[in-house]
Amino acid sequence: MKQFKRTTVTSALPYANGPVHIGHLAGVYVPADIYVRYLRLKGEDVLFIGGSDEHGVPITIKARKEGVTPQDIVDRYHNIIKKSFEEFGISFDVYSRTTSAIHHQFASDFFRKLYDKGEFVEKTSEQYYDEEAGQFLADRYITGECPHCHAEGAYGDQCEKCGTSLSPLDLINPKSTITGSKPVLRKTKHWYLPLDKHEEWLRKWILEDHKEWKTNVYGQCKSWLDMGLQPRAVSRDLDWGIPVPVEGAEGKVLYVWFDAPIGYISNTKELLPDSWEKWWKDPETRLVHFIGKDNIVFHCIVFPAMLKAEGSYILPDNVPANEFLNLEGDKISTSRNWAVWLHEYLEDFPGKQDVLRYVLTANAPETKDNDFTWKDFQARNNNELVAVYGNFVNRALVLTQKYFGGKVPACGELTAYDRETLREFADVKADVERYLDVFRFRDAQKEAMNLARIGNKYLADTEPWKIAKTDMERVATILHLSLQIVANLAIAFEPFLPFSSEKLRTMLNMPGFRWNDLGKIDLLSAGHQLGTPALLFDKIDDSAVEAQVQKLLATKKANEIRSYKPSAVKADVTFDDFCKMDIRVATVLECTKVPKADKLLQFRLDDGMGGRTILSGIAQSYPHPEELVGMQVLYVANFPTRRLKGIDSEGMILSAEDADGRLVLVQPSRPVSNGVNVG
Ligand code: B3M
Ligand code: ZN
Repeated sequence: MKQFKRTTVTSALPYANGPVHIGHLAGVYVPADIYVRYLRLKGEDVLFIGGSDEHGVPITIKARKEGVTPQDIVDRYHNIIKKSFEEFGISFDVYSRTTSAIHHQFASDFFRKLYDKGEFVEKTSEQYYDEEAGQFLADRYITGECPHCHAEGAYGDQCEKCGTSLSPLDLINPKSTITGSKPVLRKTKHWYLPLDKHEEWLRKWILEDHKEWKTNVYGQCKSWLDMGLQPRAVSRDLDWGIPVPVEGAEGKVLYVWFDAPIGYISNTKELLPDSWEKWWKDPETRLVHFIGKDNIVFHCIVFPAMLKAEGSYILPDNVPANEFLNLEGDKISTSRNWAVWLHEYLEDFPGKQDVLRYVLTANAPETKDNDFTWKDFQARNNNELVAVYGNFVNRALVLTQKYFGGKVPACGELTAYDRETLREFADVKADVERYLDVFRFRDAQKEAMNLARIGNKYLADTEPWKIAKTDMERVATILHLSLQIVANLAIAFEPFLPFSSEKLRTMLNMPGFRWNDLGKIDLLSAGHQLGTPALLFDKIDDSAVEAQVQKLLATKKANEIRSYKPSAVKADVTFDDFCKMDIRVATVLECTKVPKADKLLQFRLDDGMGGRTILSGIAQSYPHPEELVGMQVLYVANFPTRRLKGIDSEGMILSAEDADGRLVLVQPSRPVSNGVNVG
């Protein structure tokens, strides 16, 4: 394997049009952070680049909906996102944004260089234009009937009903979402990156030289390449973004996927104005992109083609993309609010960043989509972090406190069992590294936890608390060895659980960690004074996870109501038809459940005409019918009498059916005389 001098690690720039959720963390930021922390602990030269992606159409749509500017939107979410990352210990060296002046200049220059080198092709095509708004329409700004399933409201790029990818020209009866008017086709010029011209070297570079890439990444690249690459437009007709720096390109901006990856470079330049180039241009630098699976083509094909076209940059050495994380069996969705938002998690579980980091890594969607459930979250916390790791550490520290005043006791003679335990843990460094080096973070974390299991078992088997009265020398040896394992754990877990490792470092009173110390059994010398022991983790009880499950159920319910589509309007009636209905007002005198009928309520009404009885099938919506007494209702008086359950029902009471199926009685907005007509 090629030796590198330094590593540039990037993680996808999240769109600043919403906060970040557990899917972002699990798919991109926790793995990237684990990797970077690991390299730093090894003493390697590494730079971790992040930032917000602040251009693109969805941001303009959100701004328009809220009646604010796109800048307002990105300012709001950039800050929320940045704070969430800080709170979860994602240890960026720089977290900037693509609306920064440095980035605008940098991306603009980058485009211009490719333009001057003749790396683009210009093409004029017909695109939809809104004459009322006086602008071209991005795909998302056009809706119409889907040509496949004929659903209304399909977008210019996709029908959300049947999932088909569309082009705006496919839509039947297209409409502009800005003015509602019918768009017209107009000619417009754009610049394209001719990926077809790059196909040959891309094929060799990926399919032959990077067989070691994760199979999901390699497979997706192969299928793109096998389909044959097409030129890609790198400009758009839009008023939000970086202006195309070419004469005659007024009103056009760089396509968001052109400028966003350049953000990795401009953010590096922002951090290191004088030395950024070695992180991007020196062949002895290793470039690694952490992303989600929907970004693979941009990072493995488009961005490398841009870098190659520019000519002075290195290409990524690896792109360890993850699949998606689902939540309780459903796809995470911002628009349906089906997510665990990081800022909300921290309100509900303050100080428990590491628990989430642990669970997300244990369940990371490394090779296939995976599911996050609150039950599993609780189980992993209680059965692994608390019962194994926390329990072992706590016992070792508390016993040392109790028997040796918190000073590391001296090691006496080792038994065969001690030696066996030491042999078992001697390989921990190699075991964890083997997986970290190939981006298998779940397995790496499992190996770290295995070390805690070894320690926990060692204490449980040797039971020092039982021999404290008789053999203090043996107790000293057991605790001496246990404390070495504890110190090893603090190091091994640092990339995964940085907050807990820091806590543990203070409790152990260690100056700092070095990865190369892992596996050593002389990390704490006899006589070393430890700090005060405290619990590393605590139990999460049923009520806490139940509350989260209830929150999600409430979201589900709200979504069902929101997605409720009122039934189609019925065929026309004449005024005469309407007048045939004798609708009147009455007051409820009595209301009771009809025995042996789940759904029926029996109403006795004061109808102003001597009273009448009506049965109505709304019992399930009104579990306390007596509460309806005194209320005024509307009923159809000339509905023929029907006999139900042996009772004559003389009319029909009006109710509305809500989206969730609940029936709601309709009543006059002010009291009126019983018997009056409605119409
Ligand atoms: N903002 C897409 C995304 O969040 C995009 C990543 C850009 S990385 C240069 O899926
Ligand atoms: Zn459709």
